[in-house]
Amino acid sequence: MLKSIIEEKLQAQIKKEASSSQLYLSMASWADMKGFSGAAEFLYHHSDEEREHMLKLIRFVNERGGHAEIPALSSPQKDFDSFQSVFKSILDHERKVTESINDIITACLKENDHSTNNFMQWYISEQMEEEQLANSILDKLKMIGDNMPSLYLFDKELSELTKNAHQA
Ligand code: OFO
Repeated sequence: MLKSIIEEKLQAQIKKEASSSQLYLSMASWADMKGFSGAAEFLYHHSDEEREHMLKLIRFVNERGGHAEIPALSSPQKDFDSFQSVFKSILDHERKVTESINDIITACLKENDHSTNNFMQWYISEQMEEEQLANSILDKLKMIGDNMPSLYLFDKELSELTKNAHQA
């Protein structure tokens, strides 16, 4: 049985994962509209992954005797200054999500909730991967700057990256 303090934190995390999914969907739509089809595929896929993260939490809360609520969300940011600013926002966003996962783990340790702690370890690894990926994409984009031919090639690279992720 989940303690109410842990259930509340998991519930807040459900909302964060849902918001992440919406934010990446909005970024995907922006990239699509700008003609960055590789980035759009990458971001659509990323949005789906965030929805999976949300679903995993919903199922866990319900399996442990809680009742996961489906949160209302406000509209995500619609416009972005550049390809680079999109990935800078992703990195900043993921760093905040990591802090929030760490906060849940700290609460689990305080409350002696080993099952939730164990469950949340998957999110710790996932956050490390996500931050690393966003960081490496951002580094490349900084090197490319406004060079359109290089941006075009990088967009193709993102498309390949997404295809490989689908196959994995
Ligand atoms: Fe769910 O990992 Fe990003 O936010």
